[in-house]
Amino acid sequence: MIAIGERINGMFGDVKQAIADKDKKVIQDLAAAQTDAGATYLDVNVGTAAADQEATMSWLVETIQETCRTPLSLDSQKPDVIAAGLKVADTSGGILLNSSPLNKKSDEEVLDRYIEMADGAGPDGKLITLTMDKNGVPQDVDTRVAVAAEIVQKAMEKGFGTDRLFIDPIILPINVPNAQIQPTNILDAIGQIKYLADPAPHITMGLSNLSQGTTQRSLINRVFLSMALSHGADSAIVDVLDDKLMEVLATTEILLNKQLYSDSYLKAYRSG
Ligand code: THG
Repeated sequence: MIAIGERINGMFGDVKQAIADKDKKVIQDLAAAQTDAGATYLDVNVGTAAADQEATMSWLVETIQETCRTPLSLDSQKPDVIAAGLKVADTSGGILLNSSPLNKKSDEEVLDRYIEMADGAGPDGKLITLTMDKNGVPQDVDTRVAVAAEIVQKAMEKGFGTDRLFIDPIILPINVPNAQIQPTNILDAIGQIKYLADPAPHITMGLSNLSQGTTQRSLINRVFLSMALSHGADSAIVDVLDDKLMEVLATTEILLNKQLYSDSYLKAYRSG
């Protein structure tokens, strides 16, 4: 699985404070810890508190790259913030641009800009697009799949290989009234989205969204991670520092025959 480490996000109190104080060590330590824990990419999200989101994105990217070579996932729904990160990012080991919708009321062509930026970042420039459009986040399976089909079509029209595209069916918190149908909707959508193109688009999601505000965060996250992988997801934005979650990931990969079983598979996984 392509694990995208979620921790460098201004939504977290320690990161928000580090951004305010320009405290590089907090950010660099999180980059190192997530790399050691097996992150394929490090998500970089300035959060909502930063006054100047573009400057904050550049600072985070430069700060991480001073001490860490793990490829980054630049995460913002504002293309200008992505562009600011991309300007200073080392894309030689690959880069992921994260969180474009299909379109927005204020910007019908927003996905075009994300695709152009991802394509311009070199052959390993990849893109996560949300199944979200100007009407918002779909609540049912069919609309999620229909939006995903439009995303795939747009990528094909622009000559952007579908193997460079990640589609995110958007997980919402389980504790919201009437939202308990959503995890099964997501699983059904994953099962259909992977057949929209050949090569199949990758499928990812912000796993921790699911358990926000609940009392069993890790447990809920790790059970659903296993379910999503078994339905065809091959990536997620996760808390890679959660050892139990990473053990479930490694075990699910064995059970799905994606990794070879040995008695020491957990040890082997932990040592990378
Ligand atoms: N899809 C895509 N990208 C995403 C998301 C998504 N990026 C952001 C987010 N969603 C995924 N990352 C997180 C990061 C943190 C949390 C949830 C998702 C989280 N944070 C604690 C909270 O809100 O309770 C912060 C609390 C603290 O300060 O400790 O849960 O869906 N493509």
